[in-house]
Amino acid sequence: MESGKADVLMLGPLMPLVIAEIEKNFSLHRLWQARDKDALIAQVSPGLRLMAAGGAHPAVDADFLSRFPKLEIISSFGVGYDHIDAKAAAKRGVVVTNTPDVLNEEVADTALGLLLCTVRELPQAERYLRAGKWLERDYPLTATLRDRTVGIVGLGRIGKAIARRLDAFAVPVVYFGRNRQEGVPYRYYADLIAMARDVDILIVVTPGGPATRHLIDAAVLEALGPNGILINVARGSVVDEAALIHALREKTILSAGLDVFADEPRVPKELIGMENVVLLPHIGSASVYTRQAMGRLVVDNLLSWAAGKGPLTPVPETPWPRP
Ligand code: 8YV
Repeated sequence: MESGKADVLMLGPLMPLVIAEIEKNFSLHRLWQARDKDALIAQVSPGLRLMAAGGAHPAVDADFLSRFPKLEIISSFGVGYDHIDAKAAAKRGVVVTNTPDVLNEEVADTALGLLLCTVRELPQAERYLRAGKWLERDYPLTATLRDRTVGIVGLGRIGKAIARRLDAFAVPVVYFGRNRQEGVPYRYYADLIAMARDVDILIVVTPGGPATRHLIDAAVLEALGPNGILINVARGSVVDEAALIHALREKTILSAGLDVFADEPRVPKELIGMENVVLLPHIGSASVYTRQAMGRLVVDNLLSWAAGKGPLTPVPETPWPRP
């Protein structure tokens, strides 16, 4: 601890705003920059209460957590926290916070943009113009959003923001999730294959982690059918990427729009080589405005905790308020 400020161990590189604000209020230790990470952990762990996570760093699992006996809170950047074993943290009484809500509208905007790009081939048409091909002939006619139904996989806060946009587009929405939700005007499917059979677009916006790993597999893609379009703004782990590549290659589905991948930032060359897919570098929430709001929340959770006021946005697994 330096000059009476509490220590914060930051695991991966967070945005400059977060680093600056944490440095202002705490004594910051940057694990990802340490030449000897074990030595830094050994140095700070005996009294460490506060941690900041998110960005690129190894998974925070039970083993890692056991090295920090006094840890109280992990403030994580992003609404998704599949890089942290929140149940293992809960068992140790460690609170985990994420950055929900402040990114809902941004990710929904991106999802709709990606959907339109994929259905109407907007990036391909743009490339066509730039290549001078319009001078030779018009761009071929494309698929349409008209006459389609969208199945949302995971109707959480972001899923609902996507559904609201689709309402304005006059595109019918149905959803799949663990539970039927009260007061939701969309048809519920308890069976994902049944929903995939009934719709021609799936928008995946469910949390990542072991519970949803490869939820979208060969059988779901087959049920989606040859007119089918898969949009994924959730986590790459939710889709069986090999099955998706196979389905696209064999034209079992029509196309895909992907913002997330199994092994980011590495994207399979098979996907990069395909013309009928739209690929984005995980930019769902990546505007200056929204990333600042997310960053602010990472800092505010730590400040609130350090001031004895508890966490602002604890994840559901977290024991808060304390039982
Ligand atoms: C971030 C995200 O890109 O919020 C999330 O879950 O996927 C994104 O906003 C990611 O968390 C960066 O680490």
